[in-house]
Amino acid sequence: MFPILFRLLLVSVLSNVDCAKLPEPEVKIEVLYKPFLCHRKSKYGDILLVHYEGYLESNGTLFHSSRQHGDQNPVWFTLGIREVIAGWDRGMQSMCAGERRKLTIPPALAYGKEGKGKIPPESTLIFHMEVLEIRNGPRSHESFQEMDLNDDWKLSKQEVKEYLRKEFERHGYAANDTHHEVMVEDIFQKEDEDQDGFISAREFTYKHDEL
Ligand SMILES: [Ca+2]
Ligand SMILES: [Ca+2]
Repeated sequence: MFPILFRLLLVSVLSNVDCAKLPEPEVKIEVLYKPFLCHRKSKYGDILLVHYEGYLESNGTLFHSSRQHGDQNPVWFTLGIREVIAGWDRGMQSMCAGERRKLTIPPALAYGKEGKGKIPPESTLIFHMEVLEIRNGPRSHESFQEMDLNDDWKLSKQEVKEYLRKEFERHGYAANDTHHEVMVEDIFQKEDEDQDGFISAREFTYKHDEL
């Protein structure tokens, strides 16, 4: 209980410091169409099927359209795991299937100082998004965040071990260090796909044995 409390305090202290320094860049969200019936709304960890058009705010150039370019198919992505630009992760929460939004995304939440391909450095981007389908992600974002004690978007062996210890205690089992270390090694063998010693948000969210 204490460590969690401590972490919350720390987070609130840090975010106050941030606020004092700079205003947080924000995504401007305009809802263009919201369906009358909405059974569920998108949340972190969900998989979304979307069509989109991306424009440069500066001169209105269309730099990508999923309907016109490539294989012209809509694309799947997982919300909230930084698989896409931060502006999508932030701007596409609480959407219904069938909903359309216009997102105005500042460079800090898009391609920043470097730009990318047709997108010049420091570009504000405008996206017209349409969500066609929302599905549950194989693993929830919430449990990843709970395990990622230092919020660096990857799980260390220590963090996984700590998680196991807590889960064992929660279920009334005595913690067993040796046992947990064996489990951790086993988990990492399966999940740490690129073998860098960490389980990234992506490695966690996608279960590759289901492919
Ligand atoms: Ca971590
Ligand atoms: Ca890894």
